[in-house]
Amino acid sequence: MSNKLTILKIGGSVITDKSGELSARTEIINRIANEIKKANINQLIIVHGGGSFGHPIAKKYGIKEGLKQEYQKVGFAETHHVMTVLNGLFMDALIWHNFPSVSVAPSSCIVTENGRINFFDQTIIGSLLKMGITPVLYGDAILDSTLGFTVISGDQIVSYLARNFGANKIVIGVDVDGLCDSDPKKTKNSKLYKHLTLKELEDKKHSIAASNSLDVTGGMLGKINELTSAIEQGITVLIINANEPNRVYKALTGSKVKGTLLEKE
Ligand code: IP8
Repeated sequence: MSNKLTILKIGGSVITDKSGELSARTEIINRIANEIKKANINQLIIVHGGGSFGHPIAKKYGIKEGLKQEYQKVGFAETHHVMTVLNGLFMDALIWHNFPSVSVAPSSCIVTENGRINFFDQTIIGSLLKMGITPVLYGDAILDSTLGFTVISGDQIVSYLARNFGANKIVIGVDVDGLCDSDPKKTKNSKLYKHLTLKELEDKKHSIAASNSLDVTGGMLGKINELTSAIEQGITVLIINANEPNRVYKALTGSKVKGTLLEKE
């Protein structure tokens, strides 16, 4: 068991079916929970995305753009609520696998300013980590000091926590094998980048598709932009396909795994 902190992000496109609304992929959630338990990591923070729970409702009510009209208020409440429902399903699976983990609602400890974190009470997260209990967070609808409210991506939370707690590595589980030279969902022979430095990543940004317009927080490109500051700080980022059995387990335990490794240099 290592004392170094790992942050695991599981994308909403993995744990939900994005072609539907409020459609959870419970078998995948269970398999991932099993891999997390098996990996036996003591210092771990998990963050998951919104998928077909948070994104369609946030989009319908324009939550990311902030409070402009009265009717949005219930949409703000609903976006947060459906995220707690998805989080509940994830927590069910973790607890059922006897994995000590506790949900921490971002909307109760984070306030942003124009979409960027400017207040984050991490006391509870720190205490849980000290006890060897894994905090579980998620992308959420939260209060914003200039916009009234907005949507925060799980990726912004991942990057912030990784920098603040001095994480050793970040594992990002998505529904493709990693970063490719073209969108692997649209192009047959797209090539997987196995290793990229920050400089190489910057050069390749134009070819990284800002996937799926349903994603109010910006898809793959949004992810990369959020993670850059963590990579600059020397934290390694490993992007893997969490739809493929055992890749989350291998990534967490440091075994060789198919994916893209992003490093400072
Ligand atoms: O899927 C967004 O989180 P993400 C969460 O990590 C909501 O970008 C509420 C849409």
